[in-house]
Amino acid sequence: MIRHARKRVRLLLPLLALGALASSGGAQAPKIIAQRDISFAPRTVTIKVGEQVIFRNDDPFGHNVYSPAQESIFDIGLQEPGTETPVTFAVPGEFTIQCRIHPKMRAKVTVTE
Ligand SMILES: [Cu+2]
Repeated sequence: MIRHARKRVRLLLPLLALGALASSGGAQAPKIIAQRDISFAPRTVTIKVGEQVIFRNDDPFGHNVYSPAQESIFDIGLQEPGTETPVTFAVPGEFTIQCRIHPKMRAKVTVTE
């Protein structure tokens, strides 16, 4: 059984805040984007401003998650196997998600008002 440990997101810009446990009562469970077989699954996720996406590595080797968009740069560094990293999206927009280790991995997070 894989134990999913969490680590902190290293922020490069303050637009995306570390996903602490949701403080707003009644919020839906965070959306998960898994890294599995060298691809993101699912490849598209839609959330509202202030909600989290949890990136989870289901592969037996390391991945990375970052967004190259100028207005939303973040990079969680090395995502070890069996770990998950919550990222809170604090601004609306469409954000491409990529892996520096596997450039073909792509996903998109749409953040609505
Ligand atoms: Cu990867």
